[in-house]
Amino acid sequence: MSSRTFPLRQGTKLVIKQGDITVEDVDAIVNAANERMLGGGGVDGAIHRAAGPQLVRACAEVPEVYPGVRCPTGEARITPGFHLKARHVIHTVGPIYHNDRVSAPLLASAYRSSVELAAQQGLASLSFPGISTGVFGYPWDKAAQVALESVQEALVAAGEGCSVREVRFVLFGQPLYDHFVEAAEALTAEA
Ligand code: AR6
Repeated sequence: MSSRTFPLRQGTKLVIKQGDITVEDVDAIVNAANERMLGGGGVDGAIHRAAGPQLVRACAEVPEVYPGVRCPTGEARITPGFHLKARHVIHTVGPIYHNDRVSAPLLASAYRSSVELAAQQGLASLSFPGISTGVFGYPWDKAAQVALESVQEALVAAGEGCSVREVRFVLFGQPLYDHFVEAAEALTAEA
């Protein structure tokens, strides 16, 4: 399986790899959830299957902010990881892709909120899937660029003492992996 490592600002390690996020041994894996937070298809379904039925019960306990909405698009919520190797699951909701003007700020907010929540909880390692790159239809090249830029920005905003020391992107399939590597090369070349 392919894997590449890049340095981010402030010494945080960025790992881009191909693989299955449900087997990651990190402080938290990030779930590409929906606003109801009660499971779904894609990576959401895979994470719920691997974590076991306690995960959906923990999600149901997250208070609704509107009827049927536990996590508005662009925000994040945390639960334990139950049967996963990962100690926690951070559930975030990316946008259904509409256009860059509307969708990019929401996708950036989903990544930023996840990093902020991990930092608030004092977590050191975090694995993301490609949020919105499945049924939500975000173009892969743009999704990768937004993902990496927003994570970098969130780490810089969190400052020197930020607990997050390693951020991984765990991508299904070579084409999506290639887009993330390209975006990481562009980002780290700028630094
Ligand atoms: N490990 C890593 N990546 C995965 C895995 C896995 N085990 N399984 C799928 N992917 P999607 P979205 C990739 O559709 O676009 C759900 O029903 C997949 O190939 O899961 O944000 C939710 O409940 C793709 O690249 O999430 C929401 O309703 C990426 O994960 C909706 O889908 C995300 O694809 C969210 O849509």
